[in-house]
Amino acid sequence: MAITPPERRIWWNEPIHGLELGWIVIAFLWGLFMFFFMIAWHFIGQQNLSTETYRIQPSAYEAKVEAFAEQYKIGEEEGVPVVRPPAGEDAYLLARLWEWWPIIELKKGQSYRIHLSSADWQHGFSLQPTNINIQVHPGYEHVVTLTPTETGDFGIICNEFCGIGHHQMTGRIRVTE
Ligand SMILES: [Cu+2]
Repeated sequence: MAITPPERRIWWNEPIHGLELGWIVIAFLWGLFMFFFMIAWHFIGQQNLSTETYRIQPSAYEAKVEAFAEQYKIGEEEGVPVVRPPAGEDAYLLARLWEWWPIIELKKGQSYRIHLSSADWQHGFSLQPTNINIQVHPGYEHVVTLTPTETGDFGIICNEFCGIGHHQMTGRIRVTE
């Protein structure tokens, strides 16, 4: 009975039952296997995040995104610029209360360096309908290399709760032929 006091005062120094010891060894070895497999996944996994991250002032990042949008703007949708960077170039996305800005247009089969950062709070970059999720923090600029394999409109939603307008925090990446 677990709620009665142990029979002997030095209860923790009893010999361990063979079965229990067996399970402890199995759990320990499994833990070690999983630990080293984190490294293995980096080489055999298909969805590794880039480890390229820089520190940046949120206002400096905001200025970079604005300059990028200004330079490659090709149109506007509901007041949001549609920006088409040259193939193979850097593309900048800004998370802020409460939008992903601007709309980026990419070409299928070309690789781009997508920069992500926040102007204010923590946000989550979730690319729909694919399974790509990245936490986005103010002060840190992530660079992710992305090569679109399908054409169409991909939605971006914020998946870190960021206040009253969180559910409206959306954006778009468009992929053309
Ligand atoms: Cu958000």
